[in-house]
Amino acid sequence: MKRDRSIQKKIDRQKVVNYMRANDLAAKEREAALHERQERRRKKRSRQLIFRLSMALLALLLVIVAILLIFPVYSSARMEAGTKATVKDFLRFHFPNAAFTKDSEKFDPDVPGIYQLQIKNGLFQYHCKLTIEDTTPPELEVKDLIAGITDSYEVSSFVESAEDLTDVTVDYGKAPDASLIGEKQELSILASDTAGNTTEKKATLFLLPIIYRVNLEAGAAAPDIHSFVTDEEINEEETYIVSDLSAIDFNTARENDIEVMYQGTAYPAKICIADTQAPVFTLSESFTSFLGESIRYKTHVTVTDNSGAYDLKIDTSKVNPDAEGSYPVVYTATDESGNSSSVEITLTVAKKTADEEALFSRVDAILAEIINDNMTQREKAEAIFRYIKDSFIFVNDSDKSNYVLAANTMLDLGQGDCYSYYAIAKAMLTRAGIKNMDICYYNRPIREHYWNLVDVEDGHGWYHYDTCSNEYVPERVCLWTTAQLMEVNDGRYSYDPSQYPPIP
Ligand SMILES: [Ca+2]
Ligand SMILES: [Ca+2]
Repeated sequence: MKRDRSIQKKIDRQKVVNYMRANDLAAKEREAALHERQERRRKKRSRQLIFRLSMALLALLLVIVAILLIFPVYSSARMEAGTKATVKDFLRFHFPNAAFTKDSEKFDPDVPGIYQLQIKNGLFQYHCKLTIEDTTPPELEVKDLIAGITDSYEVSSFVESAEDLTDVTVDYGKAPDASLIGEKQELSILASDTAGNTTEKKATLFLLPIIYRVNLEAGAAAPDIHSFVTDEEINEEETYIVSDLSAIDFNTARENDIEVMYQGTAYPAKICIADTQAPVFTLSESFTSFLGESIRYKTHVTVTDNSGAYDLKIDTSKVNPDAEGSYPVVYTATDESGNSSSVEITLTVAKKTADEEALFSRVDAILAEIINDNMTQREKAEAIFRYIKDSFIFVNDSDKSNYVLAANTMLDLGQGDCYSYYAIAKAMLTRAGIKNMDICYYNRPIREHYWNLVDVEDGHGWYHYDTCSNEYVPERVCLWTTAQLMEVNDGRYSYDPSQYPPIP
């Protein structure tokens, strides 16, 4: 019986344990289920939050896009004057087809003001108020001024530059005192734009008791002290030019700084040389040149200028040196100060001719003017000599292939060398019926010289006759004896006597 109760107790304890275990398991399962439910709810709430935030963001973006689409243009804009602006500067977005309409007020970016603008973009038109304002003061550069006793000056004399997008007015901040002569005074200069912005700069004025600037034309003589003072009488010990004026080039346009003593005090002064006179053509003659020869453009003009220096340009663009004809040639001389003058001459390009008949008819026409039948042979030879001396100029060049060609060329060009002079003399003497002969000293390349022998039938026989005109033949060798000729012979007349008949 006792054992049965013990067994029964064991069984009961086991039941209690089992029951407790079963109860514990159920509790854990319930807890797990609860946790799972809570997790599901938390995840759901997160998803809902993300969804709502996304929706809100999307809505915000839609609103922004809508605003930009409906209002793509700034309703008002401000711009500093001088800023370049196009329709793009008034758009929130880049719209390639946006443009100002005809209703827009025209605006100049340099002119301050308020402008009503209309901008069209697609089907829509927008309004924008543009304010152009000037808040930038003018840029002002001033200079110090020295003024002589006869100079006038005003506020603009002190201004090197005054720049602003709008009009600038310049005025004194502190005005000069005209009674302060001989000492420097400080002024202030004000520059104001139309918007009222101002800039102030200091400048110095030095009023002199003398004439500060003496103006001269290039080539003028040096001035003396009286050019710098207004006093009629001066004490030359106290008032004089200090600087050495011989160091100044009075031909060149330039401002030269000098120093002048006036009543014992030294002052600065200037000698201002200007060149206002254009170069002058003292010779400009039409001339002939022959096919195949180089054209001597420069020998037919001479130019002078008061400055002593000039540049000569020759326009030969209308000349065809390979075709006979007459062509204009323009010479333009320009001095260093830019004064210039021009002349036009005619260049004749001709074929060189050795036509003797043509030469004789040309020579006959000249002789008809200078000799007549009442003249003696000597008088005729002298008339021909004078004509040749007066009519041709010497250049160190000629074609010496034959005298006819040389004489024709001399008549065409008006110039030639000793061979040309000999040739024209030969043609004229011959056509005048005067007996003549060629003579030369020939020792190339050292020296050669050509002249004529003439017999005027006065019983003397041959005379020397040299019409050539240049610095080496300064004499008038007209019907000279050999003794006369040898007195001036420096070598050019050293002919070989054995080649010629006796020349008394
Ligand atoms: Ca301004
Ligand atoms: Ca000049």
